[in-house]
Amino acid sequence: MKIKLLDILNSTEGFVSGERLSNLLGVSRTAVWKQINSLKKDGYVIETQPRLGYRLLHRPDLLVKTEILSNLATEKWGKDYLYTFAEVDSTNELAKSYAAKGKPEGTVIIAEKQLQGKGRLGRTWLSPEGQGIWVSIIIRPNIMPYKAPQITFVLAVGMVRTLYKALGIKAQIKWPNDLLIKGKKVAGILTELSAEMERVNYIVFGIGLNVNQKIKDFPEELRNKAISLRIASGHYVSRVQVLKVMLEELERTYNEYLQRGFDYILEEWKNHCDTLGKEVQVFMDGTKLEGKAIDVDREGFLIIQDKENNIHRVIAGDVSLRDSSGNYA
Ligand code: BT5
Repeated sequence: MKIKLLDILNSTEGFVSGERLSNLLGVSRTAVWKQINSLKKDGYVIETQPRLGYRLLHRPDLLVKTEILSNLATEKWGKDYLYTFAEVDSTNELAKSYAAKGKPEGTVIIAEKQLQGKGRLGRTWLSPEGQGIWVSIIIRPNIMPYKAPQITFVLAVGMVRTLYKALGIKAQIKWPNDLLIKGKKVAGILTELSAEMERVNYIVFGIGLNVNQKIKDFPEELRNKAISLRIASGHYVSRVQVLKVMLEELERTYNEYLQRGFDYILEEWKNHCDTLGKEVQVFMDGTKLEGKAIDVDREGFLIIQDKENNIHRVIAGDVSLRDSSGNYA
């Protein structure tokens, strides 16, 4: 009812009377008044005039249910199972515990702030309050476990589509899980799998997207490497709007993958990838490999050709590209 109330206020120019609201919603005027107060507590600014009724003046850019669910155009994702928190350790950790308890595909978990945001291999993901989108989603694809790395590719394509649709920004993908704008990291993807030999129980994926940080908000060591949508676009960006497009595009891309297969996604992925065809250095398990990134195969391995023309298949690692002066950045 709160969401319906918000939708009515939002689509009305000027005031709506309490009586009209109570008719449209089928509840008493006292019930309407209570919900109005609850919206105010969430950060909405609503003007109240005794004879005229209510008028919405300002919506907060908060990742709360009322905002996310209003006009959300997904088929399933986030609609029935959406959990929003002011603060958690890690949305991925929480999502994994929800998945283990049986929460269905399309369950979405979001936090305004993470205290222990996780990257890959025990690294940290900085998740300051209110400045980004820190979200995890449960999926249960009917695929063999060895295909699970394909999901990271699907998500990267979904994120490229999101940034283009929401803001007209053309992002690049850096193998395997980074989204870049102008060579700097705007988002990272963390895909975690629970499986038996022949069957995926669930996949939890987390995406961290920097939205409204200014350069000075990043710690010194990240200033040359990280970027936010605000820095890239030159203006404040509504997280709620971007999140909605993100849920829609990620779900659409995932469904395309299930229906049309991985090759279809991989082709689009390659079109946006900034790693292929470049001289690279890859660190994996403490060893260093240098060579040319020549392809990505159907299991998501990066194929590297070294100076002796040996071919290496790399499943996980950190890639640096060689710049024009021969350094790896
Ligand atoms: C990733 O790891 O890029 C995956 C990040 C996934 C974060 C999401 S947020 C929601 C969900 N819940 C979680 O707990 N995690 C997921 P990796 O490729 O390992 O990159 C980590 C490295 O990126 C760090 O070591 C830093 O160098 C850098 N980094 C950390 N925070 C960053 C930020 N906010 N923006 C850009 N770079 C960052």
